[in-house]
Parts: sequence; structure tokens; C-alpha cells
Amino acid sequence: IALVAALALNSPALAKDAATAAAPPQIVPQPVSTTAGHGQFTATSHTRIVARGPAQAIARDLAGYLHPATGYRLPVVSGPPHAGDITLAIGHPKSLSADHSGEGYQLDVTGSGVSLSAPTTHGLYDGIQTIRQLLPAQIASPVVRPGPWTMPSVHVTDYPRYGYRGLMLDIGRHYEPPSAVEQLIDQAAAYKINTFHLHLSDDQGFRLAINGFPNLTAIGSQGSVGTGGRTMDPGGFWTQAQYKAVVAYAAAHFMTLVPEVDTPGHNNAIIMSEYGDTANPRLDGHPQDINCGANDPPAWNYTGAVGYSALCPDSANTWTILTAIIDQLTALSPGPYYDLGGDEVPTTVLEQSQYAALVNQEAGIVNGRGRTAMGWADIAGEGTSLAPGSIAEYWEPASGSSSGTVTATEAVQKGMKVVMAPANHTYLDQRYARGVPAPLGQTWACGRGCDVDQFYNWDPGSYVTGVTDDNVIGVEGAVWTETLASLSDVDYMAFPRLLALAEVGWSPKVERTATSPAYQDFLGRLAAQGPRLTAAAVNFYPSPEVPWR
Ligand code: TNX
Repeated sequence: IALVAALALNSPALAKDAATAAAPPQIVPQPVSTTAGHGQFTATSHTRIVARGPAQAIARDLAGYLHPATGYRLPVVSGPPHAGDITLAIGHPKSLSADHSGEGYQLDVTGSGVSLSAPTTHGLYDGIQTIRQLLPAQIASPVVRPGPWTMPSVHVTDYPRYGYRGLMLDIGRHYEPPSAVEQLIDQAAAYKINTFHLHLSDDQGFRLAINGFPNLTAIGSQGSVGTGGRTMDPGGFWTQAQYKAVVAYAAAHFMTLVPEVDTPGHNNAIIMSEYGDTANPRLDGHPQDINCGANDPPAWNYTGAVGYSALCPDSANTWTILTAIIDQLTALSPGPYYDLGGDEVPTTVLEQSQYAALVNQEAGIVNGRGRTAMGWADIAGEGTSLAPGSIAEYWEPASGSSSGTVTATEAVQKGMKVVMAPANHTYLDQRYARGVPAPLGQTWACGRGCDVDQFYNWDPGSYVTGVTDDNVIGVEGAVWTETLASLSDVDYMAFPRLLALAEVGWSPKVERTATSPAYQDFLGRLAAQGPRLTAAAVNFYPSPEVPWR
């Protein structure tokens, strides 16, 4: 017997079995419920994906996700299902009866097959993201890897806490091409982020062609922040066709694109492009008086001071320009929101009454185009009145009932909804730690650093007194790019912290503190994402808080 056992231990078949044993599920964001089963499922070149009707599109997505690393071209067939199939179906599993998000799903992996069911295609899409994470990390590789493609048996019931789980990218401070946004969408969708907020203009650059206003791009897109000692970014802009393609790309990843043209401050690029004067009229013929701050301002390729220029609500030209921008952007953007910005306009440039007048009028134009107005929570300030359900994005680090929280509480009083983005817990441009990683990142929101613990250990529904889950529709991570000149820079700041934000936005409320079991558990699951990010060639910060393996 001893001899037989020794032989068996040495047998290649047994060794292979040990090597193929599927790792326990390490899913980010944490599902509502996960029950491990016995055994495992292995996808092979003979695996079929069974789906009918609208589920077939998601089945093709899954086949597409699995193709590069496996080399398999798994067929999508309409059934009937056999043992060993991966089955996707639109259905109403009882486990989801309490879920009204439209994003829930139920997933069963057993030794004899995989079955995913959801009431909507969005739910199925979320479910296939979980399937990807149950497979070995090499599934994220863009080139063929050996496998085997084994998943642990598990039963998952899952749905989100919040309907809005966003990532914002500022392409105003530094231009990024559509391909960079598409790569970010690929990565964010894998963690069930469902909203991409595109900050299309700022003082330093205006990044989208607007018909009838060629100077906005001919002049306004040329600049960017010249970062200290680093190459001056040449600037740039997207054509409307490129923007449309990104909207479609986002939609194919079940992501809503929210366009933002920041007003009335943060738009030196618009003002210097359009101002002109009698002696030197701009080509567009929309001259004079749109700047409430001063005259025709020079280009602004620096960081630091904000609020030295602001669009003037009293100028008819302001409305000619803004109406064209809103008309064209809403026509290009099927999503429900248009973001008018509204942050950081000091009363030295625009009195509060002028600011409120501008916000009110602009929100009215947005509503007239059938969209919900959104903006930084400053738009909830004194004198503004927006349609109920308009969205205020709260960005101040202030919490509890301290005076800095006033914009969030005003928003709630006005019947607005709130996206929580307190800078010290969600701003992806903030340094991880003192001096890390220089020269990237800013430090104003977290003195000692904004590492994974800051991004994980907070609660959006009780952060500001009186602003609860009745008002909060979700969370957002913002990538401001004053110091970030490339997609690689952006990735390094966004990952792995975006995964903490994704979990705070998706997973059920639980006590999250530096010493809580939830945080320790998260760090272990986050560590499992390292090899996936590496396989996908995503640049990320190897935070010392995470037990990477
Ligand atoms: C504040 S918070 C800003 C941005 C900057 C960012 C830098 C807010 C709505 N505005 O204009 O890029 O800080 O961290």
C-alpha cells in the first residue's frame, strides 16, 4: 500500500490535479452573498455558452473576454443546455426579489456547469465580470496562456447598494485621446463601475469640437498644464465622431457617459478663445463681454490659482456659446445627465446672485433638452433653485455637521440627489503617502496621504449628518490631471484605489474602519487583483497596505 501511495503521489495526473485546484473566490466588489460549494468547473475548448434572445449579446461579450487568454472561440448557442455548458438567461431568480437596481444577478458554478441568471442584460453583464474573477488571473492576459481555466464551485447572489458608481477623468488639464478613456472603461467595467464622467474642459484646455465655434478648439484646445520639468503636453481635442464612438464604447460596457463642461469658472480656455475685441475680433464673431472677471485673458497653462475668470450671466454671448455646447453635447450623449460644473467660483469674480442666476438658467436649458442637471455641490448654494432630483456632487472633505458640509445639506434641503465624492476618500489625484509618488499627485485633501485605507474606510450614507441613503445615489472617484500627463500616470493613481471605491459603491453597508474585519478581508481580495492588473498591463501602485502575493 505504501508503495502504491508513493507511486500515486508521484503520478503526473495527481500533481496536475493539485496544481489545478481552483482558488477560493476572491471577488471585488464583494458580492451580497457568496457560498462556496464543493468541486470546481473547468472551461475547455469544448465549452459552449448557451443563451437566447437578449442574453446572447452578453454571451458574446463573455466569449470575447475569454478568447485572448484561452485562445478558445467558445460558441454561443441557443440550447438546449448540456452538462458542461455556461448558461446565461434573463430570468427572475427569487434571491433577487428584494433588488430593484436592474443590475442584480445570480450565479451558480458547479462541477457540471455554470449558470448565470438576471432580470436584465445589465445584470448578466455584471455577472460575467464575476465569472472573469473566478477564473485564474491569467484570464486577463491579452495573449494566449496555458490555463487550465478552472473556477471554484460557488453560489453568488449579488446586486448593488448604489445605482451611480462613477469614475471621472479630467481631460482639460492634460489631453487624453479616446483610446485612453476606452482602456479606463475596460478596467473600470471589470469592477462594476457604471458611470464615466468626462471633464471636457477647464482653464487650460477645451477638448471637444463644437460646430459653429471653431476657436474653442483652434485656440482653446492648444494648452495644457506644463508640469514641472516634464514635457509640455501639446494639448488636443476630440472630434464629435470620436466622442460618439466613446459614448457607444461606454454603452457597450453598460456605462453611462456624463459630459461636463465646467461653468461659470474653470473655463479660461473658453473665454480666451471666444472673447475677442473690436481691434482683434475672433473669427467666430462671438466677441466681448463673456468674461465677468477682466478683459481678454491670456492662456493659462499653470495650476494653482482658480477663479480669476468666469463666464458672465449678463452677457448674451455667454448664452449663445453655452446653448450651442449644451445642445450639441446632449444630442451626442444619450445618458440622463448633463454636468454643468459649477465649482470654485469666488465672489470676487462673480457675486453669488450672478452665480446663482447662471446656474439656474443653465440648468433650465439642460432640463429643456430632457436631461437631469448635475454639478459640483457648489451648485446647491444660496439662491440656486434646480429641479428636484438634480444632482450635487459633494467634494469637500468635511464630514459630520462641520461647516464645510453646507453644500451637501443645502442640496438635500433643495430636494436634490447627492453623489458622494469627498476628496479625502475618493480623489484619485491625491498622493498615496507623503512624497509618493512624486512628481505625480496633489496633497491638499489628505495631509498624510490617501492610500487604500482612506478610500475604503468611510461610509457614503452617513458621512455628512442628514445626508443619508435616501439622498445619496452613489459615489465617484475623480482623476484630476494637473500632474498626470499620460494614461500610465492616470492608471498608477487610479489603481488599486478605484477598486476600494467600487466596493464602497456596490457592496452592502458594513463597518469599515482600519481595524474592521471587512477591511482586512478586502485587503486579501484586493491582493488577488494584483496579478490581474499585471496580466492586463495596467500600471498600479503597489501599496504597502496590501498583502500582495
Ligand atoms: C479641486 S474639487 C477641483 C479641481 C482640481 C482638484 C485638484 C473640484 C470640484 N475642483 O479643479 O483639479 O481640486 O485636486
